[in-house]
Amino acid sequence: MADALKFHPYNRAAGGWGALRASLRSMRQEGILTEGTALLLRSNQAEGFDCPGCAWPDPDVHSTFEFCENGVKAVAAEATNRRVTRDFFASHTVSDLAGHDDYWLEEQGRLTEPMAYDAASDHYRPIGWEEAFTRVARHLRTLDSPDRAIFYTSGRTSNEAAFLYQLFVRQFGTNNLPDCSNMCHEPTSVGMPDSIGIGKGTVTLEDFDHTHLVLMFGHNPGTNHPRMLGTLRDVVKRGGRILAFNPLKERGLQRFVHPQNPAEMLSGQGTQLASHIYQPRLGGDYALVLGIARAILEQGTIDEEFIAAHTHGFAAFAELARNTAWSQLESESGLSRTELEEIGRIYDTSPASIITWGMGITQHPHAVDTIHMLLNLLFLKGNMGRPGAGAAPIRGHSNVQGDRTMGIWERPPERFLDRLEEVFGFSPPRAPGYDVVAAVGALERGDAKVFFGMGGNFANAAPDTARTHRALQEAELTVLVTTKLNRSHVVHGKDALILPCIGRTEVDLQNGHAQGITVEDSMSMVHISQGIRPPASAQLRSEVSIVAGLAQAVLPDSRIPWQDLAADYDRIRDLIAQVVPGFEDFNARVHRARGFHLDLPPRRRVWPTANGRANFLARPLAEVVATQYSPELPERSYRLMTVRSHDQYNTTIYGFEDRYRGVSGARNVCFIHPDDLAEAGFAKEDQVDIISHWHDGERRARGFVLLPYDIPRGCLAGYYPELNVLVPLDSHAERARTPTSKFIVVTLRRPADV
Ligand SMILES: Nc1nc2c(c(=O)[nH]1)N[C@H]1C(S)=C(S)[C@@H](COP(=O)(O)OP(=O)(O)OC[C@H]3O[C@@H](n4cnc5c(=O)[nH]c(N)nc54)[C@H](O)[C@@H]3O)O[C@H]1N2
Ligand SMILES: Nc1nc2c(c(=O)[nH]1)N[C@H]1C(S)=C(S)[C@@H](COP(=O)(O)OP(=O)(O)OC[C@H]3O[C@@H](n4cnc5c(=O)[nH]c(N)nc54)[C@H](O)[C@@H]3O)O[C@H]1N2
Ligand SMILES: [Mo]
Repeated sequence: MADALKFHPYNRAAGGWGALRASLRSMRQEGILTEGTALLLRSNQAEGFDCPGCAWPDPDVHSTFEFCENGVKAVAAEATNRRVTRDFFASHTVSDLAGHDDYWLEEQGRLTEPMAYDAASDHYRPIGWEEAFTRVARHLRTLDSPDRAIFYTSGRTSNEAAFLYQLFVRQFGTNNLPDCSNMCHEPTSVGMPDSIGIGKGTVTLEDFDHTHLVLMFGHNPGTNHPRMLGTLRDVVKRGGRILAFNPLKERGLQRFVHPQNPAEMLSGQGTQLASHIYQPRLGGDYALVLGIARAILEQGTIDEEFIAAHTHGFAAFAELARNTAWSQLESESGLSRTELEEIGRIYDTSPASIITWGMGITQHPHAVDTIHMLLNLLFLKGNMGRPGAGAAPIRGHSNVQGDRTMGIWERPPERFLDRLEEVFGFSPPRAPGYDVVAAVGALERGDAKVFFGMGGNFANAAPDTARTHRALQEAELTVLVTTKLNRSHVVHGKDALILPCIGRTEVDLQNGHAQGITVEDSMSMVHISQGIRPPASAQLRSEVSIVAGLAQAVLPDSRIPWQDLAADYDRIRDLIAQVVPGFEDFNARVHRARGFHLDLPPRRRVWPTANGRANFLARPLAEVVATQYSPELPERSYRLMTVRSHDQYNTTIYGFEDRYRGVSGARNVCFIHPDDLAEAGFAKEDQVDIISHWHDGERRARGFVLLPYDIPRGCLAGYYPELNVLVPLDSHAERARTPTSKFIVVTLRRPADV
């Protein structure tokens, strides 16, 4: 439970004893303190399981184990000794469960057996697996079109489960395969192909050993990919430089004490990471990067050889950059011309640079344009296709990139569908399916009747909470394949099923043989992951086995041998090898110690774009800015971002300690610049309602405590998912349709002024 809110600035380094203490605490809370250590020794090792935390790659050499506080929390959450049993469901109605907060739901522990909703008593009741599959099949068969069903995926699902799942969904007849990517790095997947022909990052972990400069845009490594801090520390120790761009001076960008380095732990000094943190205003990065480009064009030296040999569109880009007024670049970015020129000089003199980015770039209306601009900046200095240089989008879920590669995509490429047709002999649907935003709309209108979630927590991850909840409640059937109880089980359709599965850390026994699954990290390394703990309950099934059971029940005439495939995952990998380019000889290659790296043509300076070149792409700044919603508001308005605290995994709330930001005890907070606070006539820790404004009206989040914070004027920050209620469903990134979770136009009101 939340205690009273405490707010004390945190001035120490990231990592260190605080990280160690928090790790031990989380293992103790889950009742696995002794077992936990053994578990951690096997995480992210060649012969262990892939950490279910983030998608940061594993280094090739390990001393002992890759320690990471938030990885520990992710593992401990899955390995907990608490259980949600049939007795638990018998003693709580679903309405009663819905009255509890997300932290409480999570705290109840691991789901243990399939459950089905009984509307008469408002309870979940036990159901056998076969009966559960039959029940889903019955619903799916009554639909007048396969497009009335939606099959969502979160990003922990393995390659094998994802491949089988999309195969089942497409044979069933729809491309309605929205995924968490739609809310996450979709602008990366949409924008990068225009520029370089592929939608993935171009660097490997080794490139960080050769780079001279890392420019980090809009992500928070200390919290969301803490293992990256070790890599950044090595960059600095080698003499490399790091610049960070973030409206918040996140602790993890500043100083890091490696918990596995005794000397650093004793001295507490650690390593200074970013030499400077520039604080753009929310959504200011397009202008910021355009400004750096202008500075280089005017005062630096560009890589003329690379530009001539490999790119297209340079002249138009250079003209656009030179013609954008400094005053406009300054006011839109929130940085001064002097700062932009200073960054320009640092970048200009770096022999090899990497640009990284996260949700601070993607969850904005003009995210795709900003990603084009980041790549333009790399092209100017030929920073692609050579050691120590390139683009590094930092993915979220541990296999979100792999799921896409396996065909979890509402807009699959034609050639992927062609291959499915050739290999499996059925005609896959060709019309694009619903993404996350469209899925909510379809459920709302009644165009979709069945919602199936392979992992995740759609109810709380999707934008516009009130609309999303109503949409799910309109469904005839909601089904969740999950490990733990969450909001999506209690905000359910008229009929509802919970299909509990084993997690990454657990032994996946099929036919008496332990199976390995595979994942692809943020840097396109594909490797095997093997669970080591006994499953949380004997009734749990693997995601693969659930898909197979379901497919057999729904498609009795299918010629795909679902059960044989589920009996030996090597057989699934043999099929993947036939369908997915780059996975030839999959089994042989993935069973090697560290797996293999997927070929990324831009690393060889080969550009699979329409014109065969790397493309400079840019639109006038004014046009890009116009994508941001800017209504005439009666009173002061702000731009609000929703971010993760240090004590959560997406919608899973581990606790109430956002240590690095100095907040503990509660999550209903809103960071605001001290001058904005004063100007609006509020005092520190005043309670306000936050109102968001959109074409269709207002949305309100009640009872948030204002905390003065080092954040640019006119910008606010608070936590996801509590503030999702404010994100309008129709406010999403151009082309990519990613909800604008980091750009919400809001005003603040005292609770009394209704
Ligand atoms: N422990 C833990 N690990 C996680 C997750 C988790 O919840 N917990 N989630 C996983 C997932 S799915 C993902 S996608 C990643 C997310 O990892 P991040 O991308 O780090 O996600 P956020 O916490 O949303 O933080 C985004 C950062 O962007 C900054 N920002 C916001 N707006 C702007 C802007 O306009 N410009 C710039 N330059 N910066 C901006 C914010 O201040 C914040 O520091 O982490 C993954 N790993
Ligand atoms: N306002 C706002 N909204 C956001 C964001 C934001 O920054 N701000 N971020 C967006 C982003 S980047 C993302 S990725 C999405 C995340 O959206 P989701 O991926 O849908 O959400 P999660 O919270 O990661 O899902 C957690 C649930 O997954 C289940 N689970 C855990 N492990 C496993 C497993 O191994 N298998 C299965 N089958 N289930 C498992 C558990 O039951 C757990 O409750 O949210 C998005 N929404
Ligand atoms: Mo994500």
